[in-house]
Amino acid sequence: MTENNSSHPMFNDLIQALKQYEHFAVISHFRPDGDAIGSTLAMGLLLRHLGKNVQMWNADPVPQRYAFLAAAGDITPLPLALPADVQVLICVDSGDLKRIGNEAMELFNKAPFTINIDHHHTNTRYATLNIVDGGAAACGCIIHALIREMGVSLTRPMAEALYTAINTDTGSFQYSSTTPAVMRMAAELIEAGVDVGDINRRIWQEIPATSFITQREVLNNMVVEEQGSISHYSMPAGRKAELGVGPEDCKDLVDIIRVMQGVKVAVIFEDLENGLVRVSLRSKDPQVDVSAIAGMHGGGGHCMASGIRMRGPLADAREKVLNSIRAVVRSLS
Ligand SMILES: [Mn+2]
Repeated sequence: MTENNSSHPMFNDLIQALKQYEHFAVISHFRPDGDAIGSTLAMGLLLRHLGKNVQMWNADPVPQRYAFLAAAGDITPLPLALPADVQVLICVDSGDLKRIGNEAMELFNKAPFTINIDHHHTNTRYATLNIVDGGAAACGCIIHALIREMGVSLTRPMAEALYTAINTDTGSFQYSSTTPAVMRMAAELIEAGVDVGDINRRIWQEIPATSFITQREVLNNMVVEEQGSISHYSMPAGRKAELGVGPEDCKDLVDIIRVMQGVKVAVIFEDLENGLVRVSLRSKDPQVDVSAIAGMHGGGGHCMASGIRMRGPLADAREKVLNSIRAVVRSLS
């Protein structure tokens, strides 16, 4: 986001649409993270505050760690068909439509008016109205700026949703995306009632016991190569069932192997049920843009965090992606 607090012309058409229509639905990407859930809720709460009718949907359930947020229980599974009264479908935190899933894509394509609010610089501008700021640390930052621009005073539930969005997408304010403007936003959210100690404990320090089974598995089986500059782990099909863990226990695994000293790129490869392989990439070196590497294989994301869904088998996908990473890592220094 820009550093100044002057008005954002990028919001004019959006504010106009929010005022003009009455019935909204808000959606985000499947396997929602803190920014997806926080942005969905902040947008939904803003619309309710404006007296609008709003539904909130996601293809996947709200992760347990975000269930404490006000109105999180109002995020429902996708309807089978677009409800007749929905005039506007707003998609938050999704760089492209594939990220919301096939069923949601069908709903999206039937909606009379669509809005895309996002911060991925690879955003494909898929909606009627596209509000994209590739420089924003989180989609929640854009929604925070919108709320500020509209002159709406932040309620505590809105502030908690936005704090969750920004906190999680900046890695607890650790990534370089944490600018002075981001810290000022966080300060405003704390002023609006966020209890920093309590919310951080809820988000980061209530990890289910089953997730430790997965963490142990990753630490036992991770591979380190290229003189310690690349770390990766592969989760083959059926392994989750053997371990007795669910999808929630397999999130953020890349963060476990990324923190090793000397690692520049960390990657998780995971066999999905549909024959596809999910690849999560993280960079710790600004010279390595993992969104470019993801782009070579049909994925996308941010410079320091990106993802791919590609054809298996897992071993082939792994070799292809690792070769791209090896080439970049070897070209350094
Ligand atoms: Mn995000």
